Amino acid sequence: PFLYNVVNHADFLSGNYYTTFIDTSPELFIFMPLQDRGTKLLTYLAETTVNGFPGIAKRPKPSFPPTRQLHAPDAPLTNGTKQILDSKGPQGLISWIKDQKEVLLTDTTLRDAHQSLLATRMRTHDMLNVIAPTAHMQPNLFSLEMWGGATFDVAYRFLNEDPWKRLEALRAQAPNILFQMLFRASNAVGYTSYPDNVIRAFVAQAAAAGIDVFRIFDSLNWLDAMTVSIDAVRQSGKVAEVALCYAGDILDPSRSKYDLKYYVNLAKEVEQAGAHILAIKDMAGLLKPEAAYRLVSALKEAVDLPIHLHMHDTSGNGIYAYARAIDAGVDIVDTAISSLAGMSSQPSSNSLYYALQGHSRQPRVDIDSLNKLSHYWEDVRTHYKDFESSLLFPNPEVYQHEMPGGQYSNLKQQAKSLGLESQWDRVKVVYRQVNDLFGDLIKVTPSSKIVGDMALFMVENNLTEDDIYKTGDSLDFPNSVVEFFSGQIGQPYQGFPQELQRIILKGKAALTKRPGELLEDTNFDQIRNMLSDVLARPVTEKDVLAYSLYPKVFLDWVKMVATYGDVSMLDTPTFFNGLAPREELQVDIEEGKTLVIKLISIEDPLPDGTRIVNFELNGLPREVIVKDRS
Ligand code: 3PY
Ligand code: ZN
Repeated sequence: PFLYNVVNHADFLSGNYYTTFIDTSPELFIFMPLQDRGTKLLTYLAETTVNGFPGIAKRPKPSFPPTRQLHAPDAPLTNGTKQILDSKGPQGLISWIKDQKEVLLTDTTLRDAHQSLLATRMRTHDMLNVIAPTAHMQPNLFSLEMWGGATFDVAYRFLNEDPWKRLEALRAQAPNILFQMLFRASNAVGYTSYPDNVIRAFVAQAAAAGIDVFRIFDSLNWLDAMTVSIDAVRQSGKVAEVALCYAGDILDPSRSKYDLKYYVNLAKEVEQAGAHILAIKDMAGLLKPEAAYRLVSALKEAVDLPIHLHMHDTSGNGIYAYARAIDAGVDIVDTAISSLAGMSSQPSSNSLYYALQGHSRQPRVDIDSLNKLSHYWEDVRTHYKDFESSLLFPNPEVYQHEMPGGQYSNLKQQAKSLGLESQWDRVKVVYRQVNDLFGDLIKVTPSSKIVGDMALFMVENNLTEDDIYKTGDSLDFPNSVVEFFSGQIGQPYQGFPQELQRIILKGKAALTKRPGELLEDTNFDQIRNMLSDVLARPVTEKDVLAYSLYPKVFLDWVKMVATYGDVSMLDTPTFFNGLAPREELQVDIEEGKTLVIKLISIEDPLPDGTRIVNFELNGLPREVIVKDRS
């Protein structure tokens, strides 16, 4: 049974416990009675109806038109890239890629598109409704990028979901297309360095659960930080796609730090380190069309690896840049279904198809299928309108501020919460100044956050670059900035600006080694034992890894599941908004078991601030008491 008090314990939540904790805390053994699933679901509905969903302003439930659903045909799936990898291994897959005349596509709809447009909030429910049709309609895809990046922690943190279940459930219904994830090398799917044994175990689990292609990147393009991940992926028999993150501007002779030579040299090192595929990861969308042509041409000359280009369409020039990269021989490009493409997301698959009409390398896609998929996502997107990023039009200003697609709306939100919304234009300018002050950085999770934190710090405190040098000794710099300058994120290309490092570290020494070399291995047995006291089910290796990366987030999720049960079967408008008065809902909680739930009334608050919410559950009256937090 679930030990409710363990996860509520302050020491436990703060990580301040030890092996004797269980023995010395008898209060842990007061058991909560097990609630049935119906009651838990009603509790979730009552809570969400009365208090709204975190991040959504409270308001009456909006009504949404029905979603245009797709149905998979009752026919066998066409074999795809997954069968090539499974039968021929990574090398066989690489030869196959090189033999293709047409450009190949990776569809990012299930990962980067919603991470960049909808604050990563896409629920598994909406993916599962379309995954089988997708597998039938897009059998020629190179891969589906559907995991990793921010999706892992957001699933636990905000969606009440287990990201591993998402992976396995999607895998079961799309057995013909390679699954791809974004992996932040020594930061895995987190924001800090983890011990090497965590990185290795995570890759092995993800591979076993269904990931085929790991796009590995380091936020400073530091190869040392990627080798453990590359080796782990190779050992698992999967595809190591290693990314060069694109920064600067190879067309601008005054930006000489990241010139063509820099990328060519790095690409050669990446090839040496065992990459199967070379990715160009343009996380902000800075690669101008002519630069795309020159970069891809130079890399094709320099290495013998297939090249996979990833861009964000923030500037509005994405399709043109792809077309030039395709002319230069790029093998694979990342696109998203049209209704979740463009702006800070990837360029549209549907648009690229038409842009290359008459071109010998036009991708092999069925445009009618892409349009149907776009209708589905167009309808689903309306359910997430509370999470829409504020970027409504092409924004070529990105070439100046250089903010990654996934950071733009986040940082704007952060600025707003600090009362700096009216100074947003200034934040963008200072963001770029900080980049230059810090020695011109590669900016991608987590290095982009450091630049963003510093920009907010400077705008909030009205500091200039000069002030940093003159009064820096007395300034209390943001934590992330101090960590960065102490080498915890790794070593930037050409090192740290030394004078600034001295000021920020206030004389403390910095790491010069890879942080993972110094971190002690995580003790998985200890975590497993501890979790077996917390979970009301057998502990899996996946739980152990999730806890290793995100102890508090994982335990909060455990608590949420204990309170609300599995809410993944709820439709998205209900998940985010609860029920409207008199609304009736049918929920299939398992094969053959349907609950019919009707919201009857919400009573006025009682003196203690609670409200009674009256439901009918399968025709019988049920009440749930919730605290009104308004
Ligand atoms: C991530 O790390 O989540 C990214 O998408 C970086 O571009
Ligand atoms: Zn991206």
